Amino acid sequence: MRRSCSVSLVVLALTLAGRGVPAAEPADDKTAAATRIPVILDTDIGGDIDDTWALAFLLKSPEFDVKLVVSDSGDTVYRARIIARMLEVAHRTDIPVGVGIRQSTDGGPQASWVADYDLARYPGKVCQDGVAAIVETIMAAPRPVTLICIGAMPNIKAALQRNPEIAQRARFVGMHGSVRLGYGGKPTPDPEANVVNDVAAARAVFTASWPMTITPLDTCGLVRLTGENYRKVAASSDPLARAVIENYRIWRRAADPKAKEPATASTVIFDTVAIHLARSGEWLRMEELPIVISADGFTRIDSRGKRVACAMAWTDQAQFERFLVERLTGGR
Ligand SMILES: [Ca+2]
Repeated sequence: MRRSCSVSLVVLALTLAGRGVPAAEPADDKTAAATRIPVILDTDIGGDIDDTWALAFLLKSPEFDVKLVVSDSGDTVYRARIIARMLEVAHRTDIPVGVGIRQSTDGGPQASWVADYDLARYPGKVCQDGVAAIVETIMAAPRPVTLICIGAMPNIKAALQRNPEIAQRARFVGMHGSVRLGYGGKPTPDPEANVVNDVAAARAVFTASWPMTITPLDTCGLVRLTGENYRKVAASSDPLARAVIENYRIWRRAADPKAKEPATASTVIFDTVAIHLARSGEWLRMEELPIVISADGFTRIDSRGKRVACAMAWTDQAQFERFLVERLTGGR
């Protein structure tokens, strides 16, 4: 057990009674883990709904060996409860949950989904110091960990301060920035939320020595599931797909109590593209660009900047959206 983590009392009691142990990978999965991509997800789940879609997509992608999921920004305890309940739904309580730096106690629009959920009941590890868990997981891994970040990044700034060596032992994949297109495909860039909400953190991340790959709004800002794609997910009996749709319904109602039910399309699911990029650049046109974060939160092409692999356009967005639906609705 890592220093910063704890296992719930329920699991300890079960283990001591000889009736059970925390979920462990079967032998076949352990073998397969050697070829899977070790990943940490750092997420502000519980704000915009796209993180919930992204977490489900991650858990449904057999290429990944998920080492840790950490809540970041705002009320990280509320966010960690959503992560923990999602992992329970997915029967993936072998994955530790990290609680990131808590900046508020305000909860958020998915609060009713976790109203009765106490983190102490999570059967796996809960790392109260999520930043320490990030550092320890990266430093303990025998090969480079892929750190997938899909929110503002106060945790990552703190992790880099605690141990700058993590930048030599991880690669970074993120949903960040707006290079040529802004929100909604607008032909001029915007200060993108995950950058502008913590510019200092973004600057720390975008000047660290790790290799970086991002999906800016230029690509992730265009992805929505509509029509038959959305209907397939909404009609799926898969427990994770059902949890996504249930959260989406709660989230929509929190935003607009008069929202027409049921929804017929997703909102823009930005963060799912970062999950995809952590395994493949398929269906995307990648460009290596020097990127500088401006004080007002823009990601500008500037020859002084760090060279970042940027997903700048889709070569086949429809194929990605079909793939996402297959993953979300299919078995693992
Ligand atoms: Ca997010």
